[in-house]
Amino acid sequence: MQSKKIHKVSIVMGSQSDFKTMKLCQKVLKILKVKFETKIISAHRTPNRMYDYAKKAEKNKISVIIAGAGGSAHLPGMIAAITTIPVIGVPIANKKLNGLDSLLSISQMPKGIPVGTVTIGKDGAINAALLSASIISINDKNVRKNLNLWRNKQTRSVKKKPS
Ligand code: RP5
Repeated sequence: MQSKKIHKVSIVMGSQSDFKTMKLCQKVLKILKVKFETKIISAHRTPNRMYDYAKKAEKNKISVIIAGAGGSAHLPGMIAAITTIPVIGVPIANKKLNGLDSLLSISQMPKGIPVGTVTIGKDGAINAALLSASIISINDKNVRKNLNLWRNKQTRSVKKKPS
């Protein structure tokens, strides 16, 4: 079923230091012509901001949330606890444990509150954006078309022989 709704992805991250990873989400969504917003929200340092954001997400017409967090990485799970909008978590690589801590934290949600988890770092940020576009493409044929163009371009870029 197609709807006339303009779908928006919300990209959030725990710290300014996450932006070097999370800006890849913006890059992909721009290519796919998906509308997005970007915010810094920390589950620990700005808990009231996080609560307000998640509570108002539906009213603010957000279709998918991408949440990047490093270290103990509670942001994606806490947002998912407050809203039923799909949340994709991006584990950010930090200097101490290279993001393995965040990957385990984000993926180990208790049953009942799901967070879709992608791989650590920039590859994860790219895949989170692609996955958010796939979700939106269920109801948006322009985004589906752009996703297919992106896939076809990727396929064409793979050489048949190594050089
Ligand atoms: C997490 O703590 C953030 O998502 C970030 O990855 C990490 C470190 O934050 P900064 O100390 O660099 O601000 O909440």
